[in-house]
Amino acid sequence: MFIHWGLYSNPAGVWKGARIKHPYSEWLQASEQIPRVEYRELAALFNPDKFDADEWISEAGNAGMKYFLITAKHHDGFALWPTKASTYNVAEATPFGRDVLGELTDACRKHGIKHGFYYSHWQDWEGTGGDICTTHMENEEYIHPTEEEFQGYWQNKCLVQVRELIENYDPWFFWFDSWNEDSFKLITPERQDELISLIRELSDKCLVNSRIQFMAPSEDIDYISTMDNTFPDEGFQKPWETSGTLNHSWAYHAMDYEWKPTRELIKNLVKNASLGGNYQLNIGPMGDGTFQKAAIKRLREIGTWMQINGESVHGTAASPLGDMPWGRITSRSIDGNRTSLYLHLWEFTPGTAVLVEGTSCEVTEAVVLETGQPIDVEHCASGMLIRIPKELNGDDLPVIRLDMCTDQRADSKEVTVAHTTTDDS
Ligand code: FHN
Repeated sequence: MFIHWGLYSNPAGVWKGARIKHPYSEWLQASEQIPRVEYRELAALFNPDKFDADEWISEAGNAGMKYFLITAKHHDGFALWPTKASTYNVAEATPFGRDVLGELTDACRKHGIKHGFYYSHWQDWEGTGGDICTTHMENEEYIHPTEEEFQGYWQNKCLVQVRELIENYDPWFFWFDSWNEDSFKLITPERQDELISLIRELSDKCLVNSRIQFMAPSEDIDYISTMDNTFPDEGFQKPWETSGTLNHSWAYHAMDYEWKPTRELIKNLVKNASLGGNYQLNIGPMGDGTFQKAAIKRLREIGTWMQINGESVHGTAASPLGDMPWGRITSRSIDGNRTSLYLHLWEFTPGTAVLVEGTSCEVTEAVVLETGQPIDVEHCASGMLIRIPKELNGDDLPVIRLDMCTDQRADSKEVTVAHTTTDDS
């Protein structure tokens, strides 16, 4: 689960009665070129009396999610924890006055979910020397900082806060955010090294994502974050994920009705799993601290599917056989000699057969995960024909598990595609 939450969650994409120009509500300050002093007044409105860390993390766990990421600091520069680097933080500048990150970290530990922090290291609009995107510089308050100003921000805010986040909350990972040429100038190889070295010095477990410098990430990053909502056709050598939205905006936007159907969200998850990757799904909680009904509905529908089919995703590896015209495959090694293939059936006609092309292994068991219904498998010249029972319902996105001997030919292909099974997250 990915969370975008901050001062912008109260205005929720509407400013002075009109929809803001930028489609993402968290871009409010830059979109409307709001003077800094005026934007800071939003801190006085941040009082999410219904915020319950346990509820958020329970929703994540029930949806089958294994790791949790929140905007510790987004581009506006406001911190969701009591940082010593600036008074612009939830404990000192808002009536709420609680340590949001501390409460969420505790809840994650309680529920066995790994927590990490989104930290906007390149853009910071507080006015202490962080950068702003070229596309949002009409107001004279918002100009690129000089190198010296940026270095001041880097030393006195960015590095100090990253250190604090590790020392206070011991996160499993950092999710830094950059995506274009502006960041290329300021997040130099030296600054990347400095930030990564600091993290390595303070933690022996904390992972770093590739968007520390999207255009030229250091060799030393641990995992790849693709561009937003982008689902690749091939895997990567390093562990990887796609972060994606439930509707359009990342943070809560009261006028964003573009909700993706649950079926599409589950297919995105499976698509990535079939290539060895993860899916990090974003929620934008409202200003009062609760999730929108439309978000809860989708999380719970995903959870229902995961309760039945979670074993076909968690801890699996990429398909050794590639995409199939009828759906996707994920795999799990049972032991050196046996493999489970999970057939995710997206397009099929009940009562007919689908072809699993490219393997001829002996199948010891074939069942529908939801019902345990046995499946007939026939070998043919190009692979295996899987007889689809007439009772199977396509709307359920059903999964069939085939237990079989490990196909050496398929296995050798497997090592050429990204193959990421370190643990069950
Ligand atoms: O500008 C941000 C955006 O607000 C959001 O945080 C996303 C999440 O990946 N990252 C940037 C755009 O790519």
